[in-house]
Amino acid sequence: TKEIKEVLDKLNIKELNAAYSTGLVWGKPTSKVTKDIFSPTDGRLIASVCIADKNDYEEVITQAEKAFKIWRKVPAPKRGEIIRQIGDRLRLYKAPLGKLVSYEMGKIYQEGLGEVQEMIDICDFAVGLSRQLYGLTMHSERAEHRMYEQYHPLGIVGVISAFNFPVAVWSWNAMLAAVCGDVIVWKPSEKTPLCAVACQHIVAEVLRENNLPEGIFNLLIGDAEIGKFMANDNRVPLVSATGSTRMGKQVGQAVGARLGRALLELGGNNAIIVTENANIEMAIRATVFGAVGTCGQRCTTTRRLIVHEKIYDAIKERLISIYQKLPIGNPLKEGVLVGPLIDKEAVSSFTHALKKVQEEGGKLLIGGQVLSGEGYESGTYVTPAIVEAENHYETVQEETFAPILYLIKYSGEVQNAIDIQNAVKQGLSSAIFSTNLLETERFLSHWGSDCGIANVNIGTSGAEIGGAFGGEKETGGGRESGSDAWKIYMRRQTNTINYGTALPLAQGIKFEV
Ligand code: UN1
Repeated sequence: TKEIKEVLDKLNIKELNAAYSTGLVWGKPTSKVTKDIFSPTDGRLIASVCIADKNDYEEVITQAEKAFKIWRKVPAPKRGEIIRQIGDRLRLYKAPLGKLVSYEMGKIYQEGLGEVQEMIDICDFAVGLSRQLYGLTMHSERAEHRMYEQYHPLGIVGVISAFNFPVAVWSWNAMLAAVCGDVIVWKPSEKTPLCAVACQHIVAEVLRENNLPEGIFNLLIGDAEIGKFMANDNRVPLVSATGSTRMGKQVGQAVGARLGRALLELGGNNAIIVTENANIEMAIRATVFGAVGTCGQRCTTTRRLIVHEKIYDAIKERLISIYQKLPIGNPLKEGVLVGPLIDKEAVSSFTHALKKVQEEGGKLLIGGQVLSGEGYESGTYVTPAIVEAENHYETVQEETFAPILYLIKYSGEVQNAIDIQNAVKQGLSSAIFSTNLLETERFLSHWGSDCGIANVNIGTSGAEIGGAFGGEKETGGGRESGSDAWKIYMRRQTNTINYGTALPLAQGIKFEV
């Protein structure tokens, strides 16, 4: 459509006959394999992209290795200055990039803008960080000795990102890695390559203006093969991968086999606990945003609602009445809150999970239809579902990347709800709604939530970039974004310096020659 053409023009998306980019150069693909990209929004073909092969991969790694030798010598605050410029450029492109995210991925425009805002925020964070890559100093046990530690750049960081956050999750990794002195090779999801092409153009503008070499920020458009190359490649000391637990296990095993570093951010099975002491209206709002926002396709999506029996019926009725009126449709249209699923495969996982959970004894309360007719031609629009279920059902134990909310009842103490919450394989995000301090503190205690994220009177999704983001168990254990997540992008070196004229040995060992 005209509107989307304009967006692509504004983002300078031209080079679609390239399979990779090293920042300044867009490489002609060596293979002739292409992939058509359809929008889940209207089912239309947006563009065809080229798929990188081993030759393209080798070219990118060669350029990245060269660039690393230069980039690591640039002082960290100067690297931060480049990221500041990237952040400023993202501010300029916020509207068109947010729109492209919305159109290619299917999240509503507001969330597309929110995602670009996350990129801007992480740029700001990284700029400050570029002057704060602190190590500790220690007191030596030996006279006239000094000890300290330094963080040095690591090398090439491979970033494998998922379709659901096609730009933000890359930026969390790339902007931190860049101020740390690393160079980045990005393999975006093959479902959302255009968002990646747009980001690569934005970064390239800044690189060009600053006379920086190619190879600092690299892009490879490809399928799982490219991820495999990176996972097995000793020239890539760190692979950061976001996506399914299945993918993460493959990447983690391959990287582990060569003793490289893997930063894994995988599936979640996030729950909100609503106790009898909750502010119910707040809990309802958080649940609806967490369960149907991004059409249930966030790793932090609220998948389970664990409700005290005393307020269970009231919550159930309120949710059903809200779900009846959910505005579902074109995510670019104002007022719409639920866009499409990414593709028809996702639609069949949704319908399959709903069928299976009902076979296990679950009761479908609302939703679960695949929409058709005007406005829904892509076949990817569904009505978000609520299912009364029990936590041990196989379907409830799995992450289905779609808007299904499992309603689970608990009775008695809050500990019973916490135990249900923790009784899954995943450990990403969790939340409690309660105004009772004893309940909320117990939830946060070391025998409380076992997740990487635990919130009080806030839902499971929509984390700020300032905290470390990630989770435990099958979520993979990685931490990205804020706090000290930067440390994984650097190598730590301990230095002991003798400024005396004797050579005492540690531990008082005598060794006279
Ligand atoms: C993801 O779904 O992969 O906390 C990331 C959130 C977002 C990030 C989600 N800030 O929901």
